[in-house]
Amino acid sequence: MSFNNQRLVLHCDADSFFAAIELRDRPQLKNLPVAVGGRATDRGVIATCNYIARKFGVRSAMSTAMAEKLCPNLIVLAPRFSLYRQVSEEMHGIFSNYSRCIEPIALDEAYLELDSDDWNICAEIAKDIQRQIESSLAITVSAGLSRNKFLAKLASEWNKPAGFKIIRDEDVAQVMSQLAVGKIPSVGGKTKEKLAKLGIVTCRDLQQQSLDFLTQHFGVHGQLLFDRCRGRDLRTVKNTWIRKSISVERTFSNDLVRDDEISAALNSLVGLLDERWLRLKSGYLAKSLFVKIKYSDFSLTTRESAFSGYIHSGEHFSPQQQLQLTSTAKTLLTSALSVKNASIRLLGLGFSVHQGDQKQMNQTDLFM
Ligand code: TTP
Ligand code: MG
Repeated sequence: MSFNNQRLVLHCDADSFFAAIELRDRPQLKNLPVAVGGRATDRGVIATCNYIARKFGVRSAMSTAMAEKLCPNLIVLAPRFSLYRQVSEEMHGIFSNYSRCIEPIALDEAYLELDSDDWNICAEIAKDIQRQIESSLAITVSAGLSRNKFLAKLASEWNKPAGFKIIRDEDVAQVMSQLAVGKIPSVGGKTKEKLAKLGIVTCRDLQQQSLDFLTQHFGVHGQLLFDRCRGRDLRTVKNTWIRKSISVERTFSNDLVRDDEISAALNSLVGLLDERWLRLKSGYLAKSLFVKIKYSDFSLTTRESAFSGYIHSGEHFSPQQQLQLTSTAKTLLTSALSVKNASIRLLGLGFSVHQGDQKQMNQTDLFM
């Protein structure tokens, strides 16, 4: 088989996303069937549920009334969409530390084109992303690594939750031959039924059909069926993720309590931010500095301070900027800790950015 894409594609999808976020705040519910959704009395529907509830047959988009029939002990929690959006932003921020080409598909899902065609290096990147997300967001993601988007998504779904699978070039023929046609994303109930009537149930069955035959029965969709059943997908990862911030963060193995530890952690974050800012391609302008504090109870606080000018990416901070940033960060941190002074699990520091044009780039620098 020949492959057009040289780079490898990673697909990441968080596990029972809304429910996982709710459960991290309620660890006592971890071993119980839990869903997020509307109330049965309001004709609500299930947005998602944990894997325990799935064993009872509970599924997304099912009416809550039906879900409670299938699983009488189901705990249904009301959704908190703004929290999910915030965790999603954080998750995509973590992706952006590993790839410059990211196509977000949903709040909890994205394709990443990796900068290497070395399977082992890419596998390490994938595992690192999984670890990073688990340690800083306390949710898990499943990841799939392969040659194209279709196969990468197939791989990430393979052994959810917290799964990781690689489909290498040499595995494709075997994986595809055993796959049910319904695993091809565009094959819904109707197409599946029509295929079954033609005696086509697996991708191996589909591979026996000519392109002419498939086009005759399925129109333009025929070409897609012809390609996918062989594991082919020429769609590229479209870099549609818009960077709104760049940040660095540290999750501490022991929560921080003392002022001197907090101050030392902040100083080291300024150094890390400098490195990230240098590595980021030029063309980004920092509009403001923010600090992020995650307390040991996972509650999150941020404080932000706008700049009067701009600093631009692709360069080290000047010594003067370094001092100013450290001092601003300390002020922001003190302000946050004056409201809630509890032990700190994670500290983050970053810039809100926008992509600048040359005119803005020539404006006076922030601290000059
Ligand atoms: P999914 O990734 O489809 O589901 P999930 O993350 O809950 O579970 P999985 O482990 O299978 O990936 O969707 C992400 C979130 O989108 C999900 O947590 C809730 C929301 N959602 C709905 O609100 N309604 C829906 O019908 C679906 C499918 C998802
Ligand atoms: Mg998901």
